[in-house]
Amino acid sequence: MIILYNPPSSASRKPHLPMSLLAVASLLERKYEYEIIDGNLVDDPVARMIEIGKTKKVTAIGVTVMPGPQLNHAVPHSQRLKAALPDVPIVWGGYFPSQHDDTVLREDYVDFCVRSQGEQTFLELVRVLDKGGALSSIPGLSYKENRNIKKNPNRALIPLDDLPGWPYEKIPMPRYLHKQYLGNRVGTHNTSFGCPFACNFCAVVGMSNRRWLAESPARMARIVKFQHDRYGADAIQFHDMDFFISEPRTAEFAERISGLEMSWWALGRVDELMRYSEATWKKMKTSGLKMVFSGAESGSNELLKRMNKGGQATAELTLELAKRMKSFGIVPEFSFVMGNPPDPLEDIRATFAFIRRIKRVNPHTEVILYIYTPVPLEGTLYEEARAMGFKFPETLAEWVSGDWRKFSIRRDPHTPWINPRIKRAVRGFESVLNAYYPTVTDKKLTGFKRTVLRLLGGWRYHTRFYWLPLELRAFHKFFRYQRPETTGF
Ligand code: B12
Ligand code: SF4
Repeated sequence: MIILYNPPSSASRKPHLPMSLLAVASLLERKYEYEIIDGNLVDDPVARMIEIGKTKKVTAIGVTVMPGPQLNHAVPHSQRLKAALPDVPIVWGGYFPSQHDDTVLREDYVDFCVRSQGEQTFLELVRVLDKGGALSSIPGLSYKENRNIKKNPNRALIPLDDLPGWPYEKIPMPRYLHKQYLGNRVGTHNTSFGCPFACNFCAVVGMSNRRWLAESPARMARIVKFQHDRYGADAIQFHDMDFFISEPRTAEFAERISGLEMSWWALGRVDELMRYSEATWKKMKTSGLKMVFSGAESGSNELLKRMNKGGQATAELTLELAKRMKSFGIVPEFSFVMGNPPDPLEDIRATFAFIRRIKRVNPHTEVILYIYTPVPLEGTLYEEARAMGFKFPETLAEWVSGDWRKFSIRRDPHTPWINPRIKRAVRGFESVLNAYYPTVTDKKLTGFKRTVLRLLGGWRYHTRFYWLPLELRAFHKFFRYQRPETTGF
């Protein structure tokens, strides 16, 4: 028996389709008995796993871990599991252990880390645990040997069309379809792994080493149709980091799903989207594309270069895209990475000014602000931060302590050049912006509430007085309106 565990991934415990585990499970199908346990759905998932462990022989417990709330749960839950089932190997996979395998394996309650794409690595590990064999022969695996940490070479990535489909029947799928802006029963999928670019703030770079592996349009359309026909999905969110890299793929996919009348949402680069022909944009629109999330990052071309944004990315293109999307009635969501050295305060001021320009071009644009938060990548700002004293925590206990919790959700970067004044300035601007331009995705914020919020934000926005908007925070506390920066993905 194998257990695949998805620790709660947000404070609200809203169930998100556990795609990482479905992917890992796809190769276990028909070879091993396994169960997927979602901590977002079960009251005491650890007790459930211990119960299984006491009645069946469990070969391994695989835990998926991304930074943030999921890591905060994965640590105490893995500790409890190890204490109750000391002989069952605990395997962490996903974004966090792929970046911090040393720190994870220093703890005695995690036995293995699977780095990057995990389907084949996990299958091979399970075989060795089950039947014996050499751990050193499994690419992509980090493990302990006589208290030393061993890291096997990286595994070559496997094209997604060569991997089996996901075993949706193993989880209660209807619980993962939600009502939101896109539709009443919104499904989820991820059609590609990695990204060919190397922006120097991005965790995806270390995961895929500039490779982009994508499902074919036929497979994408088949999966969307399946979620539509079997579970009644009327919209779909694609969580790929870079959905739009291939224009022919997008165009063919759009044609294939046009008859389904489903809305969809995806993430992609500004320059890629600006490269697309009018014909492809029309196809995307006809097929139901409602919203696109793009990393605009900065209004300064010099900073875009320093971030190694690559491609043709410029601030002018971002403005053009906002305009283009307006003409198609598709909503842009732009995220920004601010607070860069050498003058982080000037950087955020320039970004605020740029965002105001975008709002003039297309007021419906959603804006998400991040402060640059280091990821362990050589040759990037991380090294600059390190030279000035930045250090990642050395234990998982520290990672899940108060201060670093904020780091994981990109609210407090711990970089030497960011001070409380800069953080307050960002949060202040964010509150004012989201009050004056409430998100179009918040269906509940209507009528009187929306008008009051706009008035409250309006005078501050027009006078550029973003400092300590306590009245807006009080309004939010009372009415709980939606703010793009708190939803995250
Ligand atoms: C869906 C998602 C979420 C969901 C949660 C999903 C869940 N498990 O319940 C939600 C929306 C809750 C979420 C939240 C956050 N997320 Co998130 N999320 C994603 C997203 C878009 C997709 C993950 C996914 O399912 N991919 C598809 C699967 C198939 O790929 P995969 O996860 O990489 O899995 C493969 C391997 O990693 C590995 N693997 C993964 N798990 C396991 C487990 C085992 C046992 C094994 C063997 C292998 C393995 O094998 C899999 C198959 O090859 C990723 C970006 C991306 N596209 O990957 C960001 C991403 C992981 N999130 C990220 C972040 C930072 C967050 C937040 C913490 C912060 C934020 N503000 O964005 C928030 C928390 C917000 C909050 N306040 O609660 C970052 C992580 C950055 C980093 N430094 O590592 C990412 C990379 C986005 C980004 N580019 O910045 N997220
Ligand atoms: S284009 Fe996006 S996903 Fe790719 S490296 Fe840059 S920020 Fe990361």
